[in-house]
Amino acid sequence: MCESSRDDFVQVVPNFFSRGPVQIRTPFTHNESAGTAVHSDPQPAWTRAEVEALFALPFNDLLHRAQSVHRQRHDANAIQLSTLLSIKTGGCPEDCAYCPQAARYHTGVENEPLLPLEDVVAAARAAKENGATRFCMGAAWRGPKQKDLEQVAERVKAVKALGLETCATLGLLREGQAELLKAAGLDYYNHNLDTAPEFYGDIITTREYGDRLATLERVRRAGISVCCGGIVGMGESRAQRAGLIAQLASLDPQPESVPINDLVQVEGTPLHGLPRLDWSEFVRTIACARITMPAAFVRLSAGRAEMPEAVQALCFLAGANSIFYGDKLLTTGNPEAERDRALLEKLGIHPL
Ligand code: SAM
Ligand code: DTB
Ligand code: SF4
Repeated sequence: MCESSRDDFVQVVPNFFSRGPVQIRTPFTHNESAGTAVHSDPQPAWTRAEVEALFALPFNDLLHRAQSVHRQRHDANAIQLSTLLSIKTGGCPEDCAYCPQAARYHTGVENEPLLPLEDVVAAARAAKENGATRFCMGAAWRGPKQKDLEQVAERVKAVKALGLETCATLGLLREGQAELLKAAGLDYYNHNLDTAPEFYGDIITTREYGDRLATLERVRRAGISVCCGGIVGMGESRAQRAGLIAQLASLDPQPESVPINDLVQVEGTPLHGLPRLDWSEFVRTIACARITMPAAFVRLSAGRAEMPEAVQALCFLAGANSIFYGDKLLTTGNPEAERDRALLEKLGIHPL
């Protein structure tokens, strides 16, 4: 992408987190020897053009470079395990075109009110016994009302008391809400940018990109770690995948955790029936996330149920070092825990 269109992009979407206009440092060239030149700036802001250049590398060069970056900051044979639980399911007023929980699509997901505290604690205890270190509670809300938030805070406190890291994904937060979650012991808040700014309107119309950035800023200011990523395979172009990664990488500070989801196509949602993203493009996206956000935990997130083990292994080689672990995501399937344990053992990867 040329410089002038990058400027347009910056004007359209103010980046609330970047330290001013993004600068192109050490231009990255296609014939650079893989793995030799890793940006030395501890927290570079990546331009979309630079990320596009990464995407365009020969696959082996890209993976070598990602693996080299990965090894500078992480144990290459270790992986973090997070277990998800939907604590409030379905009936959501938003129109996210990928989501089986949006009330307006007929997907067969049954609406359920907030799960009782005991059920949440039982699920968290089971997750811990199975080897997860983080427990993530998801709710199908546009955002929590004050009463909802107080009830979630109770659940966060109880999960934290089990010795697990806590994460919540509840939608948009208003002023003061993140502080309440922090006080309850919330370690991470998941709120995704989902896609590139200029594709976002094709996917969601009921809330804006800027609303998401504002929630992320509130989370950050409250001292909660940020879990922020997106979804690929929604019909976006490679340039738009690069745009998503550049946007994530220019959050300042960068997110501690970056979930990369491969769209789970659910019948009844507008995105059902799209051509599947080629596996190599998914692996490239993971590699670009790793290179541009070296300190982050990059999570190979939704989409693993239909992903061959060999592709998952390539994602780990590309720098993914976290997965959702447990038989279910929120409403859709995930590989069985036993199968995941066998895969990790086969690869000599140990859980963190
Ligand atoms: N309602 C809250 C919100 O939207 O922020 C929290 C829950 S929402 C289900 C959390 C994230 O799950 C979404 O931002 C999206 O990135 C991801 N997600 C939802 N449906 C998905 C699907 N079918 N495939 C892949 N990722 C999905
Ligand atoms: C994230 O990035 N992916 C997770 C989690 N954060 C909340 C959700 C995936 C949901 C997949 C569809 C479903 O199971 O409903
Ligand atoms: Fe609602 Fe979240 Fe699904 Fe969007 S992604 S429809 S906000 S539950």
